[in-house]
Amino acid sequence: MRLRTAATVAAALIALGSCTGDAGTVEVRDAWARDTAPSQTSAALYFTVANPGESAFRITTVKVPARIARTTTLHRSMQTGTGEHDMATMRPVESVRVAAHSDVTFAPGGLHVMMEELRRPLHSGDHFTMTRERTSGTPLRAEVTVRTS
Ligand SMILES: [Cu+2]
Repeated sequence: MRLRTAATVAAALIALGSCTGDAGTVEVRDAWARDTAPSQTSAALYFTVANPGESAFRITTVKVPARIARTTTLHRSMQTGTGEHDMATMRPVESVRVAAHSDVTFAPGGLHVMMEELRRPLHSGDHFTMTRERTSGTPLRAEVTVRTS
């Protein structure tokens, strides 16, 4: 019997609200998700959005294919409380603004896309394609890699 590792190929859609056409220069980089335990029902998706353009835009929605996860939400992790009662909590955010000539990084401890009701565990080495969508112009694709940290 042969053991085989199947790579997951899927598409995630990130919709960006944009005021002008120059969002065409926007780039999504270093997209990754952490691998999950079999019992885990949610996972976070991280990436960097680079906006070299002259105008700000907002990241409004993110979609992943039904075979990866059922829902996605933009989340921000934050520390609440003080000292021994420090707790990390997550709150949904409606949209994320990316200023002109700026990068916004979705990373552990901060902004992330929460993929909920996972259809199957994510394994290190899996990858899928993420597509940023905007109102006009060509969608931009970025590969999401699943890794341990
Ligand atoms: Cu979250």
